[in-house]
Amino acid sequence: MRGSENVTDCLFCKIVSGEVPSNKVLETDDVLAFHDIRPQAPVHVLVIPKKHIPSAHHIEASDAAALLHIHEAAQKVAEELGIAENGYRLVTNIGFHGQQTVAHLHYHVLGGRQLQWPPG
Ligand code: IU
Repeated sequence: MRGSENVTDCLFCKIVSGEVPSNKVLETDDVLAFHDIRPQAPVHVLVIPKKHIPSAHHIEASDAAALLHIHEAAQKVAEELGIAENGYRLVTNIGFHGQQTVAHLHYHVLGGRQLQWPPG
């Protein structure tokens, strides 16, 4: 599995450090949520751990607390942006076939319209 690029080259690590700007929705000690630059739905927010984890395939037991915080953040984002009531999608892409383009774990929070299933 690819994806363990040097952390210094990681775009989302640069967003975490503030080197690259982002449109933040929420920030805690270990989680950041920001608007996706190419939204695929009326609400499209990315929730990421501040720690560099290449993908969901690389999650370890020691990441358990961060994962809970990611889910708590996703819930808060959905509530604050008004998509919780009608439902939304929380999805993470993994690797090449999964169409993961940024090798830093991120969960897409998508909502605000009727989403389709199955994905392509
Ligand atoms: P993916 O699951 O790895 O494909 O998702 C990466 C997302 O990161 C994708 O939706 C991009 O639009 C988004 N993104 C971003 O928000 N800001 C950026 O500078 C870049 C990508 I590059």
